[in-house]
Amino acid sequence: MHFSLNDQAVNNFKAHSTIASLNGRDYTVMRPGVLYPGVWGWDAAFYSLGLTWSFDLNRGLDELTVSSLGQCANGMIPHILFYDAEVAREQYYPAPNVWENQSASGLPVSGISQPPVFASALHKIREIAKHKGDSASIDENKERFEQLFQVAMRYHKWWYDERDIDQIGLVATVHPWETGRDNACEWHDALARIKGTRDYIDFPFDPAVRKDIRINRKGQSTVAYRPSNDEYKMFTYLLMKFKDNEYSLKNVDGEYRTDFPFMVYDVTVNAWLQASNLALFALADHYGDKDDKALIRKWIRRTGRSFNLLWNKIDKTYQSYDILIKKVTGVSCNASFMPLLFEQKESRVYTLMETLTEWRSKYHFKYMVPSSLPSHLDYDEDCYWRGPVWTIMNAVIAYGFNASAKRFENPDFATKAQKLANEIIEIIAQDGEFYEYHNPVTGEGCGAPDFGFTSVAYLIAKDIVENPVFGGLDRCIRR
Ligand code: 2M8
Repeated sequence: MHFSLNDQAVNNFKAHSTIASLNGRDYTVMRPGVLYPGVWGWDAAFYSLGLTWSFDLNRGLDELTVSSLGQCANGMIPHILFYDAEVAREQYYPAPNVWENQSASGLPVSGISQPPVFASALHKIREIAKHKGDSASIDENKERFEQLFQVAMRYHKWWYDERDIDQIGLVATVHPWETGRDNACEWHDALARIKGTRDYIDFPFDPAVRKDIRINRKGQSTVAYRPSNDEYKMFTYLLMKFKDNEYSLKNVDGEYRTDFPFMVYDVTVNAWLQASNLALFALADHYGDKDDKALIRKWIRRTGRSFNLLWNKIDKTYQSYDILIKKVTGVSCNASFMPLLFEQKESRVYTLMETLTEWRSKYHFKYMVPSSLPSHLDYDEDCYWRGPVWTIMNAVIAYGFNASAKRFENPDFATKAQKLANEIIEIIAQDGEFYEYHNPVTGEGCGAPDFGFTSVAYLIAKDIVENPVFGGLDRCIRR
């Protein structure tokens, strides 16, 4: 079973590879799935892992290079780089004609970002190449690594300059799309406040502009799987509001605006920022200098000190923080476990592990980790980020437990990582296809088939299963 799924994952990468002409050169890039004609920020970063595993380091570096072409003059790596504006206009909403934004080199891009996985991916593909015994490629690509390292430095500077609005090391997110978890239940209260305003009620939106509702391979309409028209009105409203301020959280005097209607410290964005800070620190040994290291160290300290603000001790998980009402959202989900990537307290890793166990027995999920809990009024086991399992998130959580196992020399965490990784393989094997997300109760695949994220999730799971942290769990030693 492993072998055939592995072949399918590789085939998915091939099937979704397309040639993009950018700045007078042809690049091979991955398209996330049928619905998405562009390069998405965190998708591309994850693909670079899958491509390095399945092909070689060059292919992984290419994917990050393409993503870096979307970098804007201010340093932001956009959530979408459109490599063909016309195709995007036919197949996707909102296309470049709505965003009207450009990268530093003039390519059409969106005006917001996504979880900063970029530097973590750059570090990881180097590790994968090393693991594959391909040190020669690492040496040959020194210049590319140096360039991409600087891209990542500029990107992190942008987060801290543009979005660290309280100067505490946590960065604000201004659009649900920026969190990567578009219609997550976590945004319910913040968006409900906006829905009551006259400005929003009067905002015109015609749902006919949407291109994402289709008939899928199973002959079903995807309407139940995708965000609703009301949500698309909200997505568009927030896009336009931000565009009105030239996609900046600062006013003309360079001061942070405090009146933007949606501002959260998203747990996914901030967890990846910190994980990527740590990756940058490691990469700086090879590709940076002492000034880079000093700056990264400052970021790590600042973000690390404030992360506790996102901990909800009653729910025993991390949650996003609603900046406008100065509270955590009170909503737990799969993103609640992202900080495992760098968690410094062993007791907290245990607590997170227990929380997962409690959820499984309380809600009778066949598969963990749901993107929302049934206790939330918006929970919907088939709908996008409102309940389904996203195997890519599970893969990150499994990585987080593996990293914690290593950090604390704790075999319990390694066992948990194995369990989650095996479940990723199982859930994909259930219908033998790489669906975008899965129903947590039945395990049924939903959304786009042959999905890129899911193919990477499979390879991460396989990596964890084949290379357990302690090189064989039975041999690991308790402290
Ligand atoms: C989904 O989001 C896009 C908007 O960015 C969409 O639905 O059109 C999300 O799952 C997001 O996390 C992902 O990066 C993107 C492309 O796979 O699709």
